[in-house]
Amino acid sequence: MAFKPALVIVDLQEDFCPPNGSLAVEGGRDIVPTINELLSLPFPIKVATKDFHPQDHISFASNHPPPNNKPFESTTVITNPLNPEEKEETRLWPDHCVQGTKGSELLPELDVSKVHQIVEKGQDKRVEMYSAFMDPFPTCVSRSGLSKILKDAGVTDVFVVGLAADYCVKFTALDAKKEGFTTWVIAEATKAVDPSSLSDIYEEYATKGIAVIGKDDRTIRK
Ligand code: VGL
Ligand code: ZN
Repeated sequence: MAFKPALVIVDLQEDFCPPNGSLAVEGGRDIVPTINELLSLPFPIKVATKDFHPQDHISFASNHPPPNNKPFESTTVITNPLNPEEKEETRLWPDHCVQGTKGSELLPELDVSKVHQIVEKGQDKRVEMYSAFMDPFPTCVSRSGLSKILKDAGVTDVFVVGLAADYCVKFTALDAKKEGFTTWVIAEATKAVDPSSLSDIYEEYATKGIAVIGKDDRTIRK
């Protein structure tokens, strides 16, 4: 298949950025110039995703009783509503990216005029969904439609950037690879909640055949 790359910009939203984001990733806004530079390149498909939760979402610490409801610290075990044998332990967060709030908006300095499609995810209150493709359960509960958009367009390669490097970017890259796309993460166009986790994540990418590259790498053209 002829090389057809897609740029996937993950969750570049107010709540993930200083100064006012409820789940602000340090330096989250600093990657926007790099991402705008990537948006000016002739990717045939450019998608921006939005974490887009209802107020009663299971990942919000505020929706759980004390004492295990400390944002960033507590975890909960989610049972798959479609298959109770499947369980996932997951971290609890401050309320973030609630549908219709300022915090859910894309950063205004992002050049959205160059984005072809916006894909929302995380609307199902019953499951956590870091990946922009689908929730993590083997019996899938929720799909964003991103895979179909990319496949219908004949995309071969997915370039992932955005926030956060250790959550939504990571699981989006892993799923892009699983869905059969050649997958690249542009490291300098991401920021992590916990930067010390990145070396392990990059090792996992290496074992799974996901490439970590710089924004100016031009050797990948086929
Ligand atoms: C994210 C935590 C909770 C992300 C989304 O976009 O990385 N992180 N929801
Ligand atoms: Zn979220």
